[in-house]
Order: sequence, then C-alpha cells, then structure tokens
Amino acid sequence: MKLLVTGGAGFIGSNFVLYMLRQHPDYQIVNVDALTYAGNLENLKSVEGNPNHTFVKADITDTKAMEELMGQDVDVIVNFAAESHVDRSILEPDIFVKTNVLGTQVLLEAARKHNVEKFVQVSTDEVYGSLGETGLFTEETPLQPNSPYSASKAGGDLLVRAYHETFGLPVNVTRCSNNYGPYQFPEKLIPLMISKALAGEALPVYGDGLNIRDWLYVEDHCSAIDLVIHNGRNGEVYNIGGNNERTNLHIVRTILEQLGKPESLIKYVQDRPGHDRRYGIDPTKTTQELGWKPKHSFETGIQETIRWYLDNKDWWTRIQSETYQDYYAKQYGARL
Ligand code: NAD
Ligand code: TDX
Repeated sequence: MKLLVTGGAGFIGSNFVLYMLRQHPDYQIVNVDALTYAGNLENLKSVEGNPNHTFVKADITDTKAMEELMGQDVDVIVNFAAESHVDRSILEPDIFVKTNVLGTQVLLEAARKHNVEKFVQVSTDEVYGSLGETGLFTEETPLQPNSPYSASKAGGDLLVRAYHETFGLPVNVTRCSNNYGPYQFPEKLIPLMISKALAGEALPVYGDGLNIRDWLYVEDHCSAIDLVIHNGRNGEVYNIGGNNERTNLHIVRTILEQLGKPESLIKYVQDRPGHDRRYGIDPTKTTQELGWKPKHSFETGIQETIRWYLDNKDWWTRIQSETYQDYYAKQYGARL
C-alpha cells in the first residue's frame, strides 16, 4: 500500500509515520510537510535511510505540488497537516483558514482527480464545541466550534463530507480528544508545563484551572487511525478518546508532583477568550465497529511522557527558538 501522510513532521503525524513503519514494514509512506514552526525532521531521525519512507517538503495549499504527489499511485491519504494551536488562532486566525480549510480542499480535489481509494481527515473533538457538566460528544453531536482553530477544522471536515456526498470520494473523518506523548511542541499544556517546571518558572494556568480535557496517549490515536484506514466505512465519522477526563489543574499538579516541584509555581493568569469548559468523547462507535482499544492508562502515559521530556531535553530546548520566544512573549503578554 502507498500512503500519503501530510503533516508527518509534526507531533501526531511523526508518531503516526513511526507507528505505521513498525506495524506495516511493507507499506510505502510519502510524508509531505511544509516544515512550519511545528514541523521537525528530528522526530523522524530513527527512520532516516528507510527506503519505505520518503520526505517531501511542500505546502498542502500548493495545488500543483499536491496533484503531482497524488498522481504517483497513492492508495490512501491521511491528512494531519494543520495549524493546530488554539492560542495562536486567537492571535493570527488567517493562516488557520488557509491551511485547515483551503489546504484540505486542495487535497480533496487532488485525491478526486487521481481516484485515491481512501481520504482520512484527522480532526478534533473541538469542532463539537463545549460540554456542560454531563454528557459526551458522539458522532451525531452538532458542530459548534468556538475558536478560529476549531472553526477552521470544522470547515475542513464539512468539505470532506461534501466531497463524499457530491463526488463519491471515499472518506472518513476522525475526531480525537487531546493527545499527549513524545514530540509534542512545548506550546501545548503538558510539554509547556513540564518545561516550565524544570526551569523553575511560573506555570501559567488559564482562568480557574477547572476546564476539563479528555486525554489520549498519542500512540493510541495512531492505532485508531490505522483501523479506520483499513476498516472505516466510507463517509463515516469516528470519535476517538480513552475516557480520561481531567481538569487542567489536576494535570499541572501531577506534573509538579512527579518532578518534585512545589505547587507555589502555579500562576493563575487571564482566561483564554472563548475557552471551552469541557470536552469528553464517547468512543463507542470506534471501539465496537473497529475493535479499537487504547493500550495506555493516563497514569502510565503521563509517566512515560514526563520521562521522555527528561531524556530528550535537547529536542525541546533546540526548538525553543527565537520565533518560539517571540510567540511566547506575545502569548504570555496576552494572559497577564
Ligand atoms: P502539529 O502542529 O504538531 O503538527 C502539524 C504539522 O503540519 C507540522 O509538521 C507542520 O509543519 C505541518 N503543516 C502545517 N501547515 C502546513 C501546510 N500548509 N502544508 C503542509 N504541512 C503543514 O499538530 P498535531 O498536534 O500533530 O496535530 C496534527 C493533526 O491532528 C491536526 O490536524 C490537528 O487538528 C489534529 N488533532 C490534534 C490533537 C492534539 O491534541 N494535538 C487532537 C485531535 C486532533
Ligand atoms: O499555558 C497554558 N495554560 C493553560 O491553562 C496552555 C497552553 C493551556 N492551558 C489550558 C487551555 C486548555 O483548557 O490547558 C488546556 C489544554 O490546552 P492546549 O494544550 O492548548 O490544548 P487545547 O486547546 O485543548 O487543544 C488541543 O486539543 C485538541 C490541541 O492543541 C488541538 O490541536 C486539538 O485539536
């Protein structure tokens, strides 16, 4: 099988490429990524020289480049490429619309022209909006995105649906909850808090810290996508989540405790505008229809993740570049 993976130098995409090369050593993977601030070829060092992995630096909004790639006998495309950080979408929404909406449409059109057998759109639970104290997101929950990020992801998802309904393109949309694990950029909650705690700097908690996210270890997300590629029914949406709801404060306290750092490092800062209160995924369709089951409990997953960041300090200090510092100064300024 020939797989075109977009965004395969980012956090989940690179974990997915490594996972698929382990699970299916006979598959050909073409990995296309624009290498934005979030893309990092270091994540793929362990597969350098593997003849079944080819990296191409290109932008998914580049019609000519995408058509050329798709024309090379691609069987399946998995679209991870996106602008992915909610806070950045509040500071600069336009690039989110370009990559997440227009980029998805460019890929869909190229896939249609070249009769690709499956188009998997990697989406997020954030398109469903925010939950109250009870209930869970199912695949039937109406889309009510609240941030420019989630609105742009919802736009991409709707185009995927339209290409199925209008042109009969064989598609699936997956909607996963918050991922964590190796290679996550230190702008996202867990790696950011680990790096701040290790530096003895203040840990910025938004609002009252009681917003809830539903956490899934990244490899469990990858195994679900593998099943969707092979057994997903065309046109269907699959929710992915491991029933691991935690408040942000619980996450931050767990990190401090495991690193032996004091709770006095916690600093409550101004809330994120439009901050969704709670996410919770009902994964029943994916578990029952595809036989998917996550392997990692939150307790072991977070321990492994903290260990990885301790062992790979070079990886994350190197990417805390000048552009990262600029972004973070803007971001922190917005919260104080
Ligand atoms: P990430 O920001 O770490 O990686 C995104 C990758 O896409 C980067 O390598 C970047 O260089 C690349 N990219 C960005 N714009 C591009 C463009 N125009 N053309 C080509 N490549 C481009 O993001 P992530 O956390 O790995 O998320 C991957 C996907 O999974 C996204 O679609 C995101 O919406 C979705 N998702 C993420 C989570 C999560 O918790 N991180 C949860 C559910 C769904
Ligand atoms: O400094 C912080 N302080 C803080 O309290 C940061 C960066 C975050 N938070 C809070 C905001 C959220 O309630 O922590 C929670 C998690 O924040 P993020 O790591 O920014 O993730 P989230 O906004 O939930 O979105 C993530 O999950 C869904 C990914 O970034 C998305 O790409 C994915 O779709």
